[in-house]
Formats: sequence, structure tokens, C-alpha cells
Amino acid sequence: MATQIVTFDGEYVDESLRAALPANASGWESKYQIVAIMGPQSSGKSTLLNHAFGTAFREMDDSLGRSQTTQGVWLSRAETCETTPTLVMDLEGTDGRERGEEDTAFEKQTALFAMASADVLLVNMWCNDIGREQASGKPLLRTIFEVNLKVFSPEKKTVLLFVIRDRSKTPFERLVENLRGDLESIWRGITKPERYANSAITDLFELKFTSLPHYEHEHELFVAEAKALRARFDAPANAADSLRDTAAAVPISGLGVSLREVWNTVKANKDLDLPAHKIMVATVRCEEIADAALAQITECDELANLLKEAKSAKVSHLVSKIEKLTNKALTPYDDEAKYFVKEVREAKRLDLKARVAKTLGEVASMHLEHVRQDIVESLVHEVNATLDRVGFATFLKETFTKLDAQWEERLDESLPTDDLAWADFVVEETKNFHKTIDAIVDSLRKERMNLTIHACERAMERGVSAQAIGLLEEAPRDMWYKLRQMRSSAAEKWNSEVADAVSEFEPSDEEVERVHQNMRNRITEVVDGKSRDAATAALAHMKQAFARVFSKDSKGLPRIWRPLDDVAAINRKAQREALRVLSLLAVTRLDDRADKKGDDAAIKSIETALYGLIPSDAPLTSGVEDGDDATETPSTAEPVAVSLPTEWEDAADDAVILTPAECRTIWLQFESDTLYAVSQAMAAKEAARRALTGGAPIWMIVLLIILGMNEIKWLLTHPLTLFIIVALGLYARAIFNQLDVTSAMQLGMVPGLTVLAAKIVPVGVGILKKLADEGARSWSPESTPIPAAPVGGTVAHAGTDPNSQFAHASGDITSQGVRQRAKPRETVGR
Ligand SMILES: Nc1nc2c(ncn2[C@@H]2O[C@H](COP(=O)(O)OP(=O)(O)OP(=O)(O)O)[C@@H](O)[C@H]2O)c(=O)[nH]1
Ligand SMILES: [Mg+2]
Repeated sequence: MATQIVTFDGEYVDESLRAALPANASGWESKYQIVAIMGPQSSGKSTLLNHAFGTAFREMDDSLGRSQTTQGVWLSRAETCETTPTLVMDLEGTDGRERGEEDTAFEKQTALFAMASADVLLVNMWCNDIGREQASGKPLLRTIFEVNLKVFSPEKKTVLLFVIRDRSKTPFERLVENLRGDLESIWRGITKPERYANSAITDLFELKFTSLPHYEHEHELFVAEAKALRARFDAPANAADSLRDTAAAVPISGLGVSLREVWNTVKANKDLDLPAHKIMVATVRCEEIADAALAQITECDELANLLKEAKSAKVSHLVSKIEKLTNKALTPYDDEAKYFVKEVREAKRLDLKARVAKTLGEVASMHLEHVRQDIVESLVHEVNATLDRVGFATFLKETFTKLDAQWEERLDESLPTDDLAWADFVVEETKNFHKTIDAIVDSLRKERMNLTIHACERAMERGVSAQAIGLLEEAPRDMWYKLRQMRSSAAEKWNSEVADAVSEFEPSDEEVERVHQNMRNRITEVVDGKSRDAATAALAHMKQAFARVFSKDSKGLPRIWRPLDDVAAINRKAQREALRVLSLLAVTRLDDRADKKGDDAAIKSIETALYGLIPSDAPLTSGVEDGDDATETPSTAEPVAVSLPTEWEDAADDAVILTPAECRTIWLQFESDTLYAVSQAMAAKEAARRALTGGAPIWMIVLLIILGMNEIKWLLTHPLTLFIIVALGLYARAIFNQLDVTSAMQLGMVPGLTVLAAKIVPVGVGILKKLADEGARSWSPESTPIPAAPVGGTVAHAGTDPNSQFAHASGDITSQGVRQRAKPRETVGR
């Protein structure tokens, strides 16, 4: 079927070639030819083609007069060429009045298009025109020569077959000779580019000639010769006759692209570089073929299934599956692209392989992700198994080599690693693998390093806490200076310890600096925390300080209250000590810029303000008991209102832990808590005083001994009477002790005597009974040794109950208090 491939308006029609080709045209590969015809309008071009090649180009209808029939460029398959696939191009005639006298542009374009595309160009000429100066075909010949100079084709010459129509009786050889003469003169007449300046016509063209009889007058001969002409193209009888050219410049599958691009170039009035055009066609076509080949994979179920499989798990035998799918694309590519320029074809094949690798890379990536996961798991397992035994650095060296080997092995199992198309992918995935491993190792390293740092910090906390607590409890005047010093030396020590501990993790300089900074911060936090804790427990610290002074003597031993001790003065001294501790704790002084002198001044100022809380007069001398005996009792009067500043002078807000108001509250609580201890001290002192003054004077005892010398002698000579008197005396003393006469008499004379009278008989009997029980037990053979008599009930009671409030705050104070208070009471009892 004949189709218009270039319209009258110069538009290229893409579908025309497809319509002109038979279904099996792809089998032509590069073994086909294109024949085109040019010539003046209505010179019988279409008629000749139809008769020679069995085409169906439209011929002029004589009834309509002589006018243009063929417009643009038409294309058809030569139906009569059975041996050699042949395409025929019928071109619009030249010199037609339809385009006007001057418009030769389209004629040149079609001439160039035909020369670039066709293997043989037929040039139709009237026999009568040969040798004539004003022949109608001459402008066309000039055009052909001129445009041919625009085609760069070093490979082969353009084959021109001059068809001399309506041959006369002039011998053919003569006609050819004349025609050659005409051609030479036209060639000479055209302006040639420099490189063709000295070229002969035959350097660029292969000139061939044939003639045909008159179509109408010798019709049968015309038909026969037309047929013979076709045979020269289709199945030539010999090489000399042959016009066949089956080495097509572009394989049939690239013809569409080639024709389109040639026309575009021609239309754009550009020179035609045929070799470059060939490469361009090959490039376009090989890309198209590669696209189609790739689609074989992207659209196949196999890939979809593979993707599904790889998403959830590793793919078994991935490498063979990849190879199979790659071949699925490469085989059709190789088949179709084999006739295109080799360099282009091979380059595009590599491209295709890379694209296949990229397409399959998605599957491979998922698969390798599982592989990486496996290796990472084994790494973590390895870490847990070996890290406790070897250092981190050693572990890394050993493990990295092992992991790399594992990865290489798994890569070989998964991908065609020796295939260059996969090289980039392998490099990329290996990079990812290293990145993953590096990230895991780094996180493990950091985790382990943090554990080590935390262990150091915990050890530091224990050491620094103990040191800080010791200093805070001791509360020396230069406590803050010592705390700062301790903090600096701790920072030095622990920074060195932690640097040693983390060295096996090969930390960067920044990391080491960060660790040191954290350690310094942590130490400050600990010291600060402990000092704030101490301030929060200021009451307990004050009580400790108070007890140090009040409950201990100058040698640090528990104080035994004596009749001449000034409890009030000691109490004041102890209170001052307690307030000194409070003034130390009220404000933290851990700022590095602080100095010892500044501390002292600031603490002194707080201390002075707080001393105002202690009542200035001796508050312990207010009670009078038992007539003449003046005794000290702790003051229970309301504290005197003392004005404290609202804020501590020169203290930063965040350094103040206890405001003046809070200090006052603590002081009031402290005063109330220590009141009992003071009253106990006074009671102990009073008891000591009574013990000293309650017995008979010595002169009286001496007088008694002198006056009673006779009775003493008598008694010594009557031991039984002496024994009875001693026994009765002891019995009376025991009754006296048990009756607790002192307590009873505090009720008043009469009620006291009544109570004593009521108790005397049961007490006497009880003592006798106890004696009897003890005697019986001591005679019993199984009797066990009698345990030591417990401390008198009164004493024990005095040691636990009244002091309990104080005891909660300070165990030391309590126990010492108990001991010191118990002794005078026992003395009194005896
Ligand atoms: N004298 C002569 N006339 C011919 C010959 N072949 C064809 N014709 C006649 O020339 C006229 C034009 O024929 P076409 O084959 O249409 O000519 P063409 O060159 O294709 O014309 P365009 O397509 O218009 O350029 C017809 O009337 C044909 O019968 C021939 O060999 N000699
Ligand atoms: Mg025609």
C-alpha cells in the first residue's frame, strides 16, 4: 500500500512507514533497499514505479489535463520484488506550477531527503532534453548536485540511475555520452565547498543510465522493460546489471527514526552527516529496544513475586534468579539491536545491564537488608559473648575482619558480583553495610563507655559524698573552702580515673572533654546536693553541734554534771555553736570565684545576726523550790522578738538555702528540742548537789564514834546481836528504797505519810518473800547464777522516756545524756 510520508506542506507522517511495511518486515533486518525517483512533474515517474515495482502510486488522470499528481513524498513496498525486500519512494515532480516558479526549497528538501535515505536514486529525464541547453530537467540535476554536497557520507557514493524516457532512435551510448557531457557541465557550474573544489562528479556519484520506450506508443515494450528494470533490483541476472543494494544503512527497525530525523534535519536546512546520523539512529533505536527489553522484566510476574519474597525474608538462590531475569532482558535486546552500530549497541547494552541491575537492585537491597540484619545480630551476640573478656579495641579489630569476610561471602551468594553492572550497587551496599556496622559498633561503644563512665561516677559519688558529709557534719569554720578544695582534687582524681577507664573505647578528644566536663558537673552536683541536704537537716546538725559542747566535757568525754557547773553558760556556749553551724549551712559557697576570706566575712555576718536569737540574760535562773533552795530551771518564757534581716547580705539568690526566716523557725524548733536536755542537766546537777549535802557532817560522825565507843565494843563482843542489828538495818534500808519516800513526800506531809503507811506492810512482806525465794534458789542443785540486778527502775525510766524527743534527733546525745543523768540518780538512791 502506498502512503504519504511527507505531506505537501512538508510534515513528516510517522505512521506511514508502519502502514507501508508488511507484518514480517522486522525479518528484513538490514537486508533491504530503498529506491527513490525524482524528475520533472508529469514525466511518468509514478507510472514507471507502478509498472516496475508493482506499487499503486496515483498516476495522472489524462482527462483532467496535465497537472501535478504526486504531492510530497509517498512510500510503498515493492510488491513485485520477491527476492529482495524493497521500499519505493515516489517524489513530487519538480518545476510544477503548483509551488510557483521561484519556490525550489521543497524540491531541494525532497531531493536531499531521497538522496540520504535511498540506496539508488532514479532520475527521470526526457530523451529530448538531453544535449539541450534549456532542458526541463537541468535545474533538477543542479539541485541534485548541490544538495549532495550537503550530505557528508564518506562511506559510499550516491548511486544515480538516469532513466531516459521516450527514447528516440539515437543510440543509447550516444545519449549517455551527451548526458554525461551535460552532467559535467552542470557540475562545473555549481559552487562547491573548498573540500570538493577539485572533486570530479564521479568522486561523489556512481552514475548509471537506462532508457525506456514511449509508454503509450510502445506500451508493451515499456511494460517489459519496466519489469526488466525491476529484476535488476530484485534478482539481477549478473553483477554488471545489478542495481541491488541490500546493505541498508539502518536496520529496518531503525528506519522510522532515521527517515523522521533526516526529514527534520533537511527541513531545518542543516547539513546531513550521515555517519553521525547513523549513530544517532542507532542510539535512539537501541534505547527504544533497551526500554522494551527492560519492560520484559519490570512487567513480569517473576519480579513481582521476587519483590514480595524479599520483603519478608531472604531470597533463596538470588544470584541465579537475577541472572535469569537479566537474560530475559538481554536476549531480546541482542536479537534486535545487533544490526545497529556496534559501539552504540554495546554501550547501550551496558546501559541496559545497569538498568536491569538497578531494577533488580530493589529486590537485592531488601535481601541484603536481611543479610545485614543477620550479621548485625551475630555482631551483637559476639559483643555480649566476648566483650567481658577482651577489651573493646581488641574486639573491634577481630570482629571487623570477621564481619567483612562474612559480608563478602554473603554478597557472592546473592549477587553476580563479577558483573560490572552490579559493581556500583555492590559498592553502595557495602558502604551501607559498613555504615550499619559502624553505627551499631558506635552505639555499642557508647553504651559500654557510658556504663564504664557511670560506674566511675557511682564510685566518685560514694567517695565524694562521704568526704562532703564528713566535712558538713564536722562543720569547721573553713568548711566551704575545704569543700571547694575537695571538689577540685576530686575532679582531678576522677577525671584521670575516668579517662583511664574509657581509654579502651578510643574516645575522640571531644568525647574525652565531654566526659571530663560531665564528671566535673557531677562532682559539683554531689557536693552541692550534700550541702543542700545538710541545710535541709540543719536542725540535726545544730543538735549535733549543741551536743558536742553541752554533753561533752573539754576532753570529749560525756559530761558529768557537778554541783558547781554553770549549766546556763554551757548552754549558751552550745547554742552559739549550734547557730554557728546554722550560719555555715544557710548559704552554699561552692562558686569557684569565692575565697576563704570572703567566706569568713559573709559567715560571720550571718552568725552575728543569728546570735541575736539567743536571749542575752541568763534565762536559767528563774525558779525557787523547797523554800531556801534556789535551783536553775530552763526558761519557758516566750523567746524575745529578735529582728533578723529579710535576706542574707551579698548572697546570690540560688545560693541561699535557708532564708533568715527559715533560720528563725529552725532555731525555735531547736530551742524547744534541746529544752529537755537542759532541764535534765539541771536536774542532774541538783541531784549531785543534794547527794553531797544530804548525809551527816563528818564531825558528827566522828563525835558519834567517840561517844558510842562503849556500845561499839559491846557489839563487837556480841556478834549475834551485831548481825541482827546489821540485818535489820539492811531490811529497813531496802524498805526505805522500795517506798520511794522522796516521791511520796512531794505529795505533802499527810498524804505522803498515808501513802507510806499503806505501802510499808506489803513492801516489808514482799522483801522478805523475795529473800526467801532467793535463798531457796541458791540452795537448789539446778540453780543458775543470779543475774546482775538491773539498773533501778527510776534510772532506766529517766534514761528512755523523757529524753525521747531529743533521742530522735541525735542518738549520741541521747545515749550520753542517759549515761550522765543515770549516775547522779543512782547516787541519790544509795
Ligand atoms: N510520453 C510519455 N508519457 C508517459 C510516460 N509514462 C507515463 N506517461 C504519461 O504521463 C502522464 C503523467 O504520468 P504520471 O506517472 O502521473 O507522471 P508523474 O511524473 O508521476 O507526475 P507527477 O506525479 O505529477 O509529477 C500520464 O498521462 C501518463 O500516461 C512515458 O513514458 N512517456
Ligand atoms: Mg507522480
